[in-house]
Amino acid sequence: MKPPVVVSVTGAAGQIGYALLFRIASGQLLGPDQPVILKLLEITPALDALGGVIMELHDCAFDLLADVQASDDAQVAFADTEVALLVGSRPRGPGMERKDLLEANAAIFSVQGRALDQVASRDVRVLVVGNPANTNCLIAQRNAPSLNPRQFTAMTRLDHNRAKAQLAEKVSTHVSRVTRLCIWGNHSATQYPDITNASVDGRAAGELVDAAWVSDTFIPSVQQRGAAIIKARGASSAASAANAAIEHMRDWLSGSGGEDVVSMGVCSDGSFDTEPGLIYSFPCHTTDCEWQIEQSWSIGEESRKRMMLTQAELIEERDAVRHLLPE
Ligand code: NAX
Repeated sequence: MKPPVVVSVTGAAGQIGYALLFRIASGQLLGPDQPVILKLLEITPALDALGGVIMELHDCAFDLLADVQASDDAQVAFADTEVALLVGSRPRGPGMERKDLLEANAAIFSVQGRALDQVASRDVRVLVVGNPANTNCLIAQRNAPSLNPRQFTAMTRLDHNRAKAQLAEKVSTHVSRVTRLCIWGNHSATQYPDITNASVDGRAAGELVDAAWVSDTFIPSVQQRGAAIIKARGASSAASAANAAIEHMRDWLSGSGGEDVVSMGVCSDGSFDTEPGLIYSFPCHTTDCEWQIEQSWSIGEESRKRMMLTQAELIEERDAVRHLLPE
């Protein structure tokens, strides 16, 4: 048996946590021969509920689950962690302004960033799921100066998968035939789902759908898919979010392979004229715990406008919490 890998999950008693932990413990994140130790972080009032989830994890008698630990202290939950999934965050409460929400989460993610800096494995890979995911990721990353900024990413894989599914449905094909689409920018309603470089069965996607469908139906429905799920289900997406988190991390750790790209919120290096340092979603290639931004795509005028619009929102979010960002 290989030595176990430590995987930390925050917000573990929440609904995404409930859809995520069992898949990690059964080997769907790290593979069928890789034991895991789960270190779970929750706020103190949720520890009882988390205790119930842990009872269920034990009741599955997973071969690969070497240990499960729960804590309300990030220093404990991130000790020696190699894979950190930051799912928990503060939801918007009654009367809370957007700025208050950003600040409340900045406080959480600065503590968690510092803890990762101090106690995580030096090779840790971090995925931020909790919203506002890109800016929370920026805060955690900036509070972890001893780690490489490339070790921090934010999740736009759910948006990517949603876009793929919508396009496949429109052209009556299977999702596996759709490649090279991506989400640019923020995981929010300003995100830009882009099919201008996408292929379906080797044909340019733009030849198969008309421009009006892209701008009037496809882009808004991907941007608003989260709200549509809440409306239908009475609760936000959980299983599909957990699935996207598994795919994001699995592809990052083991490589997505081939010519296709995956969308990941990563620290901008200025690629495609984006603002360096922002956590911006790009089309990425992944190999063996590394990611590279796709560089060869051409960007049209309309795409450029949409990419800058979502960037403007990210700049606004960053500026709202700038006083909490260490230089
Ligand atoms: P839930 O409210 O069901 O669960 C969140 C859990 O986080 C709760 O159990 C809460 O006690 C815990 N928590 C709060 N503050 C914490 C802290 N400081 N430390 C540790 N745990 C803490 O939400 P859920 O549906 O699981 O969603 C979790 C987050 O994912 C939300 O912020 C949500 O907006 C975000 N999402 C992000 C997506 C993405 O694509 N990036 C998509 C799905 C989801 O909406």
